[in-house]
Formats: sequence, structure tokens, C-alpha cells
Amino acid sequence: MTFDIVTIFPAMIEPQLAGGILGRAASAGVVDVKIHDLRNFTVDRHRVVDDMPYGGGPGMVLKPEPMFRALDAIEADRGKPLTVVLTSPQGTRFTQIEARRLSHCRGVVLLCGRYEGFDERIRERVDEELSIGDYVLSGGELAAMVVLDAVARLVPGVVGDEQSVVHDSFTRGLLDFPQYTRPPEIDALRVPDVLLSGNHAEIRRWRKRQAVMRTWARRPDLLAEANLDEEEQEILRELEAQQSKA
Ligand code: JD8
Repeated sequence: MTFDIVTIFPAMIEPQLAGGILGRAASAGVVDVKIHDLRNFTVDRHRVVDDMPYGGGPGMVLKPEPMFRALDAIEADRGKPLTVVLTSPQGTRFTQIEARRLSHCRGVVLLCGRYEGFDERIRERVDEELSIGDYVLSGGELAAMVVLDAVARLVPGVVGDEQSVVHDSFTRGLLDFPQYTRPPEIDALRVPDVLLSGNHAEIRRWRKRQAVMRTWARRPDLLAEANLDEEEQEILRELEAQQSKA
């Protein structure tokens, strides 16, 4: 799978690609990620990428010409089909569902904005406008890196252990159960006995129960969409029965 990221701050994104799981996947040729400096697609002496908004108002807007030239170059380089993604606070919410959908694309182009945003005509060349959450960032680079990381790790071969991807909490719709490692006791804080018991059926039940309890307590909104098995549904019914008594 290919990723192309268009930005005026390539140096913000480069370290993300060098290290970690994504860096390894790129070296192995499983994904091909290219960063494009938007200023390289200007033709004026001062390499200007922004201009004043028509109608007035504060701040500057990204000019359409450099972005159009960048997209032309990427299309020529990669060939179609490419899915062009723009990140902005006006986008539809980026969730694991969108990540999974994008992971089936052959090529994804991520356009990073800055300033007050994009000349509206740039959206004519965009397939999807996504927002990573309800808070204000100063530009699209961090959002693009979030999308890149979440999508790339779903591409087969990027994460070593495919099982860990399948069992991801948001894939199942439940939060993770608590995890412990050695030592069995520190500062009088003990690892739950069941995890030291070696009874794998008990451990499995305890983990399920913990995952359902946590989700119920912290993210009840997730339970509406969760794909619960018979045992998990039973645990949930118990919790609800306890609650209605209290
Ligand atoms: C892209 C510029 C700056 C700041 C005008 C649009 C996503 N969840 C999210 N929050 N913020 C962004 C985001 C912000 C961006 C750009 C994404 C390009 N800005 C803002 C103030 C008002 N602009 C985002 N995804």
C-alpha cells in the first residue's frame, strides 16, 4: 500500500516514518510512504503557498495551485486509484471503522493544511474529509500522522502479530482488560491471584469480565455497537441487574 503526505512541514513527519513499526514496514517494502513538500510545487521565487481570504477576515488560506500540482505529480507517480484524504475539524470523525476501510485502498494521499485551512476548490479533488477528534490543532500534520499510523498497522505484514490486530479493543468493541507483569508484588500491590493460578479457563473468564466492567464503567457508548459473545452478554446483564438494585 502507498501513502503520500503533502505538507509544508516535512520535518514534522519524517521522524515518525524512521522509527517504530511503520519504519520497519517501509524498509521491508510492505508500505511505501512518500512525503511531499508543498513548497516544491510552487513556481514563484518566494515559494508562496498561502494567500489572503477573499471577503476579508483574519489569517491566511492555502492556495489551490501548489496543491493541484502536487496531486497531479502524485497521480503521475503512483497511477490510479488513489484515495485523497483531507484532515480538518469539519471532517467526519475518524474511527477504527474508517481506518479499516482505508486499509483496503491501494494508495492514500493525505493533505495537511495549515493557517485557516484550504481554498474550498481543493475539496474538489478530495475523496474524504476526516477529523481525528473534537479539539483544535494548529495544522493537519498531527492528524495525518494519526490516520497514517492507524491505517498502516491494519495492512497485512505491518504488525508482526496479526492476532494482536484482530483482537484490538476497538475491533471487538470492548476496552482492554488489565495487564500485569513481574514482580507478583510491589509496594504491597499484588497481581490478582487468578492470573498466577495457571487456570487458563478462569483467567479467560476474569479477563472477559474485566473488559466488560471497564467498558461499562468508562465507555458505555461503546457497548451499543460492541460484538459481544454469549458469555460477555451474560456478564453485562449481571452488571445491569446489580446496578438496578443499587
Ligand atoms: C487541519 C489548519 C488549523 C485552527 C482554522 C482549520 C483534524 N481534529 C482536528 N482538530 N484540528 C484539526 C486540523 C486543524 C487545522 C488543519 C486539521 C489545517 N488547521 C485550524 C483554527 C481554525 N484551522 C483536526 N483532523
